[in-house]
Amino acid sequence: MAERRPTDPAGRGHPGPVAGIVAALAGRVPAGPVGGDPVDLAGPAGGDLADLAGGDPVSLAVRAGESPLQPGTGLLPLPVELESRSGPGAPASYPADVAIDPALGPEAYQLTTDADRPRIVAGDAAGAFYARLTLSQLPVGPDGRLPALRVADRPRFGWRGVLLDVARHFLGTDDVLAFLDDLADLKLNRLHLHLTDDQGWRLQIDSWPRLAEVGGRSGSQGSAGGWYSKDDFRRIVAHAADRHIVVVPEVDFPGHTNAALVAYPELACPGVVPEPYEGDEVGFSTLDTANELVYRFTAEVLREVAELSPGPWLHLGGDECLSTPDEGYAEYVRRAARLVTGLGRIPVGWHEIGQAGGLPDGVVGQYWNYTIPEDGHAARVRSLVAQGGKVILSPSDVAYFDMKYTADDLLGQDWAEGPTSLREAYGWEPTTVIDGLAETDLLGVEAAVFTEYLCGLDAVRSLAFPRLAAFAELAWSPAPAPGQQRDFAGFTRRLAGYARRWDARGVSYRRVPEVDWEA
Ligand code: TNX
Repeated sequence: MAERRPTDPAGRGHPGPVAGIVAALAGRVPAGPVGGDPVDLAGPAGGDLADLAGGDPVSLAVRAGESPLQPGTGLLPLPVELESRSGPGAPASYPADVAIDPALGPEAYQLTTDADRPRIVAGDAAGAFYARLTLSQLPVGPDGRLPALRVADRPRFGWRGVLLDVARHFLGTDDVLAFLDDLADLKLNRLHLHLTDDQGWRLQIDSWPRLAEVGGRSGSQGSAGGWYSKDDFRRIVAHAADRHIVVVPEVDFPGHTNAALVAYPELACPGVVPEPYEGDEVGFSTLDTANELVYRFTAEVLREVAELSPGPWLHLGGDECLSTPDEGYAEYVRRAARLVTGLGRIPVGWHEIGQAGGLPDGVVGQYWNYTIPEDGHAARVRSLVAQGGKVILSPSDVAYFDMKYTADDLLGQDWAEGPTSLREAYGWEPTTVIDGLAETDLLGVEAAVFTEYLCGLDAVRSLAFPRLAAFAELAWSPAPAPGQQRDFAGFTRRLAGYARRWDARGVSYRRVPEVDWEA
């Protein structure tokens, strides 16, 4: 009992989620005696089960008793779309009754295990998927029984994303699929694929074939390069969709384009002779924004990327264009954003695009500067919102997991206000980053793993995990009450249990000293 986390019947201002990302993962939800009267173990403050059914963001009630659960036996005939999600990284196919009630809202679910068979009511298919994930994370006793409990859960942010940079060090299709499994298990729902940069171009484009064939040959630090065929990319999109993850493809224009310029030098400014690049500088390359051919190129690339991407968003980059003249930059961004809306998609760009006027309504800006913004950055975000835009927050000092964990790490960068510890990754509050924004201006949050120095899936994972679990919980869980902090100690306790899932799947992660890992 001493280990049990308190429950909050109102579900508001809960200091640390008990359901959600790492729900009860350490196996600390107590099971009461079988057959006892249903007693609310939370005591007087715990409320009644009925109280918890009202759609509180994240709440959980534990009651005396157990619910039988035999993984792998007595499977219900599940809807096909749930059955198809039983691969690695997908929730175990536990028997459960599933009903959909759209009134709960997107991605929300309620899970009850106080009867013979777990019951799920979900707002949509994603909510049912998350309910099963939570179910698969609950501590099953040796006799295959679950504690009797009720979870009413829904995410704080609809955009819980991760950027994976496959441009600097290419990652093969199977590695991306494995990473998608990692993300799904943390209830993350966007994979932002950074497909192009100075060091390499990673997607087949039929109308400009040399992009992949020539621009795809290079990579950071002399790495071999590589690129996705259209079929590879479709596999990634389908695997993601199966796990309720939307792929957000990024072609980074008009800067970060050296690999494209090596393939097609006619897109570069007059006199520039692009050479393959393997270093880690940014800001030196640009499309020639005064050349109409560049706009035809942009339109044709975006059209092919859109054809491959069923999701609503196309990311057109726009960051760190230090070699693009200001006027050319604004003109280019405006036109590229209009091309995206013309394809029936929502344009996303790094927050610098807010320096352009005339952006389409609904444009999305991704903020990468710090939790305390440097001069000028917040203003660009506010300009974007004033134009009818929405914001994704990726503050690089807390959400860039290509940063070192500690100063003495060999692997990782440190430009974003130094290393980023697990505690820092867990402890920031999205609504306080940019003054003047309401929570409704935020689509959500996104972490990033850039790969100038990360070669291969193991390197990516060992920088991403466990910080990405901290990030996922921050993205899903309710805001702490005013003046309160998230419960980091509670998180690390649950994380130690969650790590068993990484161990079981052979996922590399850093055993940071802030966590009391199991043996
Ligand atoms: C910044 S912040 C970048 C990337 C780098 C990364 C390395 C931003 C939009 N871009 O080009 O890969 O830093 O940490």
